[in-house]
Amino acid sequence: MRLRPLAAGLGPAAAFLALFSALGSADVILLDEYWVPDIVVNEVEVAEIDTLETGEAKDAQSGECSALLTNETGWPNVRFRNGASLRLNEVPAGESDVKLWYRTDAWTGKWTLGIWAYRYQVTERPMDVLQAELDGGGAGGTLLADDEWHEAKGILVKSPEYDAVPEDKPLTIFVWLRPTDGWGVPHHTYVDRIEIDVVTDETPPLEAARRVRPNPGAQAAGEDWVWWEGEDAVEHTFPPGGAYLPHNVQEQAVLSNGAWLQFHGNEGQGAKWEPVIPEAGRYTVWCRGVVYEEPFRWRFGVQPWQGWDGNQEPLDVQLYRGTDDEWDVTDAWSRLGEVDLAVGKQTFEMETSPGLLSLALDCFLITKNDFTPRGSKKPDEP
Ligand SMILES: [Ca+2]
Ligand SMILES: [Ca+2]
Repeated sequence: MRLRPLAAGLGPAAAFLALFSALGSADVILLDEYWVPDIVVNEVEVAEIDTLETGEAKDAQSGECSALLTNETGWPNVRFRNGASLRLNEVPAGESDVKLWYRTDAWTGKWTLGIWAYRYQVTERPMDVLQAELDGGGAGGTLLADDEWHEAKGILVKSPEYDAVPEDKPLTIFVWLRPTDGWGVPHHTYVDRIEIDVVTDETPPLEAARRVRPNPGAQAAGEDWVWWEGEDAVEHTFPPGGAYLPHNVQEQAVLSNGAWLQFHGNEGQGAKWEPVIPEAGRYTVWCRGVVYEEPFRWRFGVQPWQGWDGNQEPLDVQLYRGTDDEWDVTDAWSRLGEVDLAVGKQTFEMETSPGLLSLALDCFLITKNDFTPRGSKKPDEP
């Protein structure tokens, strides 16, 4: 993963910090609407449950989505990725609570919740830094198997690799649910909204990101322009998860439509969209996202591929994930090139260049007019 240093002028958060000098306590949500299983043990099946698809609001405790863990042997053992970013000095060992919502029809085991932490260019893998024995509310801390939502809680203590990561730097968090009891019990167990109590001198806690569902083929258009979202691709090979997934509503507010098509750590990704062109002619192609120094190629229909080498300075750079850190993430506009288009539906494709490991595509605009980027505002928005 390559994350771009924040452009000069947007500034680090030092001034911001000064406004919030009093230490406070807040619950930070590690997983709620966006997550992905990262390591799965004991043949556990992990399904994303979307209450809009099941029609049962009860299938999630928070928001609209939950995780459903099933296996025949019991012992559901899963590490999830895409928690929020945390610093270890915000979660003092021996004092900080962690809690999650669960609902199970049969599993009366016990879980230990592990916090694993990764930092780009510091650790080679996520490190085992904190853990908590969860009390599920049943005898001896077991889960309650009445198929109702319950909260399980525990206090975090240090794990063996605590000293392998810096305490004062933002870390990418993974959450590992490891059973310590409950073998041999087939079950359906839902998990939702994992929260951690942090000591913070910064902003108040932020609302968890809301799920944005792709709407393949959607677009907005005016007489001389068409705008479509990266996440509304009709086909793509981007894996789920990814470092750029929004952690909270503040990050989502930066993005067009609150989402983008993104990944890191994989090669050979591609995507296809089908914009409808209102009028034939020559258009300029614009892209918003994390594409600076991220080479790929693109084309409309069967026209020759055009290369994007990412050497242009990005325009209208906006902070997406700021942590007063050197690895802040920004969303910015780039002018990809020009193209002649016929009227009607066209395929628009992109493929990443060999070796490219990181890309985030927020939205695209084609226009016959001059365009001055203004974040997520479309050309006809005031
Ligand atoms: Ca949820
Ligand atoms: Ca978008």
